[in-house]
Amino acid sequence: MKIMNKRKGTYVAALIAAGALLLTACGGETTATDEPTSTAPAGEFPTSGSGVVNLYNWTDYIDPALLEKFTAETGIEVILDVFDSNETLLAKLQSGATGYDVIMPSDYMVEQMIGLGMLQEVDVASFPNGKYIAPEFMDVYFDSGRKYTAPYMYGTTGIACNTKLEPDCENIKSWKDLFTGNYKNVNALKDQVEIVSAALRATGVPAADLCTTDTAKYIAAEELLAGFKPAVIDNDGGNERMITGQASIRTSWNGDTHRMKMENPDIIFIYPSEGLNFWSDHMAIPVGAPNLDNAKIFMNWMMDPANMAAASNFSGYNNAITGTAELMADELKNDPGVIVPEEFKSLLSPIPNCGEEARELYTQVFTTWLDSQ
Ligand code: SPD
Repeated sequence: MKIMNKRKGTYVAALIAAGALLLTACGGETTATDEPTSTAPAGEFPTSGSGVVNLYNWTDYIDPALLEKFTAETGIEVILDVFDSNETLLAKLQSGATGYDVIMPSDYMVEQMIGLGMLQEVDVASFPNGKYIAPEFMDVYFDSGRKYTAPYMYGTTGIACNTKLEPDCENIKSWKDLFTGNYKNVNALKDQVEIVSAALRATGVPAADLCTTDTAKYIAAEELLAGFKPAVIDNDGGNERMITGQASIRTSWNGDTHRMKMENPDIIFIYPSEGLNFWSDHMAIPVGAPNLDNAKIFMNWMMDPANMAAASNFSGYNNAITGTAELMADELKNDPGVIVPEEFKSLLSPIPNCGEEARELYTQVFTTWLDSQ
């Protein structure tokens, strides 16, 4: 039993209106420039520039061709660095990396970073393309009024299963089935929020209580996870392992599963019966960004419906920009793993930003699980 020495604390979950949201659900230092670019005069929004924008994004989450299009249209070169989890992103910035202009934290991490004073308040809603932010994504719990962030993709986290390699796919209905099924060739996300929340759900913790500080609930989750032994635990490379058949089951983000399915139609996406995390990722400018205007130009350009639709078509996820649906690929719009079917909508709930005490419990359960592999 590794959970001990808890401090008392409270957490008030500030959840976004999941119902409204679901209606739409139809490394090393960067090579940043040393000199900050000047900013545009007050009242003017910059739309073209020169130099670079240093983008720190999730792995395999934006089409290189789209970045080339951005350069052709704005004169700004994109230097891309990638991370594999919100916790990696936070640790990187906290370790002193200062070269990034645009970063891509998820919902709960946006709120943490704002609280830590790590993001610049640039009033994204007032950008020329801020008008395209879908209304239900404007007053989100982590950035009400879009002062700091521009929406990118959103999705959910469930189970990808290859029906040819794993005949039992149809019997995997829940997180508990997965964690206790002793399946072979399983991969898991290396993401403490995703894994521990799934284990809490599997042991009966309701969505509204995912930031509990009741130690007994974490002990139950830890005990459940003790029997779950994936062959690979990694956020990156999982798509390829599923596509090639090296892995037959994976805890998986739905858009990544969509991309797997495009290559291997034997793969299905399972909505676990205890519920799934509904998450969203957002563009933000860290304090100290060397190229502020270029960062704003990039975020604004990405919110153009044509560009955001292209990003969806590449990444496999839906997005929070209006006017993109008609530009999205039919196979994306018709994928029940991406456009959540009515019967599953009530299973989704936003990832809450837990307080420090609960976050520490998540870390302990996750670390204990990783150490036991
Ligand atoms: N291929 C990268 C997909 C990134 C998805 N974001 C996940 C957020 C989890 N909370």
